Amino acid sequence: MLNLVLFGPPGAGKGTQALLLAQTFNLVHLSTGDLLRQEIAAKTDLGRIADEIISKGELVPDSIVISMIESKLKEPKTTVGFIFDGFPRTVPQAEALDELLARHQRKVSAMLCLDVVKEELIGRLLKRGLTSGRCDDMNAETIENRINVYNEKTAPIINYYEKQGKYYPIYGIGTVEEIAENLKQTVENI
Ligand code: B4P
Repeated sequence: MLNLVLFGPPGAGKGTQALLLAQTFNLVHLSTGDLLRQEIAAKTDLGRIADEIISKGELVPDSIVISMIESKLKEPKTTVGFIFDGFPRTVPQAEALDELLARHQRKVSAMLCLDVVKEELIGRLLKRGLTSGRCDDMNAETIENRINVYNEKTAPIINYYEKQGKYYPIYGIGTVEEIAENLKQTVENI
């Protein structure tokens, strides 16, 4: 079973590439960002909490995102595997994912990390903000904070997977097709 973690800073292309990887390898795509935005759109209690946190560029508490993933993994599915997009984002989330998968006799196969420089990330997110309507893409200050939060709380996960021999850095600048091909070849050689 193939279980991929697609990792990288905000704007690295996770959402874009996760969809393509899911199609290529016939995986179920699980994006915590998408799940949270669905809660916000449905105006649930959880959505109201998440909206406030996301609009500041901060991370939603671990307990919330872990239980969202837990309930998705419980749903009966016939699949060759999952692609986790935007999860884990903290070391406790990475530990929880290992535990949750172990309960289903599964494990993370690889962590694919999209490397993109800060100036490019800011440019992409500001551009997306013009059309997405996403509150967290609207201003440079929030974007800057998201990148700082990534460096402080999320980037340490690289070390977590590196120690397990599962860390695969991927150059994240180029056309969407070039990066997708690079990811595909990396996964085929795992
Ligand atoms: P996400 O939805 O995961 O937001 P993101 O990191 O901004 O998205 P992504 O990185 O997928 O964007 P993409 O590169 O595809 O999370 C939103 C928020 O939810 C988080 O900030 C956090 O508050 C909360 N959250 C989510 N998961 C959480 C968790 N596990 N724990 C706690 N909180 C959590 O797209 C960027 C843009 O670049 C797009 O416009 C795209 O078209 C463009 N692009 C993509 N590839 C390109 C390329 N090769 N060249 C040029 N542009 C490209």
